[in-house]
Amino acid sequence: MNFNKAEFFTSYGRLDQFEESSIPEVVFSGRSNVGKSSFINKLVNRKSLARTSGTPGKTATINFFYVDGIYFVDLPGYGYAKVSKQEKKKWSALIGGYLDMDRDIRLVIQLIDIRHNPTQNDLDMINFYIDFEIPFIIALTKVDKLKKTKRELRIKTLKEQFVEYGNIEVVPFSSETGEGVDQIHSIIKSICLSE
Ligand SMILES: Nc1nc2c(ncn2[C@@H]2O[C@H](COP(=O)(O)OP(=O)(O)OP(=O)(O)O)[C@@H](O)[C@H]2O)c(=O)[nH]1
Ligand SMILES: [Mg+2]
Repeated sequence: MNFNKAEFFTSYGRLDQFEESSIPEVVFSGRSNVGKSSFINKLVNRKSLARTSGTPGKTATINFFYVDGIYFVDLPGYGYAKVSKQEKKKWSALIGGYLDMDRDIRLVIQLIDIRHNPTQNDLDMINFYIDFEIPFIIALTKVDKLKKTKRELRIKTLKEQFVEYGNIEVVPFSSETGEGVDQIHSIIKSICLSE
């Protein structure tokens, strides 16, 4: 699988826009500003295929990228305080509706900023994946922001917090240094190239 063969496919802002698909999908999920779009860019070795921003709430649609036979799906971030109640409802309906469609979702990569503990929203997402039996792993983003000792401590603490959800794979990641890219590539390959 060649991760450099990546192109923008489409954006969906409403459920009725979705077209049927049986192509394997890898979904990137996490709160606003956690680094989802940067993560995708790093995996496909492109500076700005997925739009990134210092302003949270940038990605408001579900964005599909076609990567050598599979889709990478960039979800809009959640948990951004300045969003209205109505927008939050719209978000839940869109994401919930998408995840509940009859599609070939192979894996969700749930992103958590290594410096922060998971929020209630993060835990809600994790519980949703468990309930819907969608395979997921956790990627700890922005690991470049911490020095080694602090970083190891945070990885240990966070892993402990996820123990109750079973044996979930936790991958430290940085879009700045490229740490974790090889590991995520092999996980995606092993999951998407089977069957
Ligand atoms: N130092 C560092 N900064 C990062 C990393 N990943 C993302 N950032 C920065 O974090 C900010 C948010 O990144 P995005 O990739 O736009 O985050 P997002 O999760 O897609 O945000 P929304 O689309 O709003 O949900 C940007 O300023 C990025 O440059 C990382 O690994 N290290
Ligand atoms: Mg984004």
